[in-house]
Amino acid sequence: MTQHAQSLFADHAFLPDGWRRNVLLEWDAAGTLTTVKADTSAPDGVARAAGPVLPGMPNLHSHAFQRAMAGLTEYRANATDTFWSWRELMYRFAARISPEGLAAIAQWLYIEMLKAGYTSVCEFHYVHHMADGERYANAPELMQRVVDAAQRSGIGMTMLPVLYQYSGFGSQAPRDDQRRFINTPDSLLELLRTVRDVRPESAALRYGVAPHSLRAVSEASLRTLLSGLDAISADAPIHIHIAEQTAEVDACLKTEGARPVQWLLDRFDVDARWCLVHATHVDEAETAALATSGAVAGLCLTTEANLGDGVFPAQAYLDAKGRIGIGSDSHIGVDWRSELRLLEYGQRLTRRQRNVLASADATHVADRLFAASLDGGARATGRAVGALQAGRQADWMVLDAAHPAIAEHAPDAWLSGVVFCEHGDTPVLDVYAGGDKLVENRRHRDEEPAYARYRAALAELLKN
Ligand code: NGQ
Ligand code: ZN
Repeated sequence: MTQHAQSLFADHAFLPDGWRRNVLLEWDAAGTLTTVKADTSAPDGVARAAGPVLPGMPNLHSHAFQRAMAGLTEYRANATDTFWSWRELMYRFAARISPEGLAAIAQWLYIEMLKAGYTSVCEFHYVHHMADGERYANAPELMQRVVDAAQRSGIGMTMLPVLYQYSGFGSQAPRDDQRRFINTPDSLLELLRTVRDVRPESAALRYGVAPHSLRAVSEASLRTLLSGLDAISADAPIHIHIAEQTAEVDACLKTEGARPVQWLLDRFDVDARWCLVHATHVDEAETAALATSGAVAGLCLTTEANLGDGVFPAQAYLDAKGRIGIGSDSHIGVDWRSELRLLEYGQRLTRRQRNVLASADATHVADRLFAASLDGGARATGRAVGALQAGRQADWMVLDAAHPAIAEHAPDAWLSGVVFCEHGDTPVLDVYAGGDKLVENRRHRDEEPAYARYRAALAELLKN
């Protein structure tokens, strides 16, 4: 029997209209799906998926270096530990990252993402310079290392170089421990142009920008950045941290006279190009306006829980047809299943109800949240991903049909089992990105050497 490398037949696959039977997937050499056909018969010799096929999930928010500090800040260092005291520890960590260390950490992280079924990542990259704040001889050195790590792992990437200019509202001068992050709009755009020349865009790689937060840019610098970006690529994605902490909302109200989301919506043409990460603290009017804007709310539930951020009003926002996507952010968890579960559980715990994020026409919470995060996550990447559909990237995960979370269940309960049940090994068996089978039987093709390099980098970082 001949095995066609460019096609796969699945007994069950999750298409834009839900679970379908007998699906043929075909893709081209660029890793783009050319055929997605349900209710068909298997061509002779076609490779068969080992189980049900789900589209790969985009991870819309990552700070790769923070993977190496996961689990190392879970002790009390102050009478009251908060996001802000965590940030001090994070800055100390960021000060120690070397180009080689970052390369090893990012590659291992992206392998972990792939194993979980994340097939795209948006990297919100802000450690740009040497420890003393000087430019590297090759200015985009660190960005390039991260792009290379993505390419080596096989994950699709949206690289978002971050503009970090100020330390707080009102254009406050940067702090000393932020010096590795600092740029002007022009120097950031220059970094972007340079890295784009040496690592050009492709189906698997896209560039955008990320103003870090309203704390870190001014209205004027944000305008300069965005018009510079338009000159490079008029539809490139724009991501920003927006309203994660109540202290940031209060400071914005005080200096700017408006809450952060409202301030941004009032002054900028916020549309589907935008991803507002941690739109956690929004009032009713902001929730409705954000939903109408078409922007994606970037939700990073495990990190937001870990940092004590607060709970996003997901029910009102989804009912207003707001777009969402999920991100693993600080990488305290690298599994889309935990993000979706926690999105619902935050609502259950605060409202003392069940199945809060279901709707009349989408009664299964997991199915609704999965489909919404695929759609919003794909938009946030600015790439053609997020669906088993001709023209999109050939990105998917194959589930283990014998896994205790789904075995003997009917297809309409599979996503519920995958998202809400935890029983040992992940149910994700094989993962493809851009048509390449990168994970087979729960193992990534490079995981042993990549993990060894990650451990060496971690040992180096943790050495006194
Ligand atoms: C970051 N992380 O840039 O890594 C931020 C913390 C800040 C999260 N917001 C720093 N989760 O917002 O100032
Ligand atoms: Zn972030």
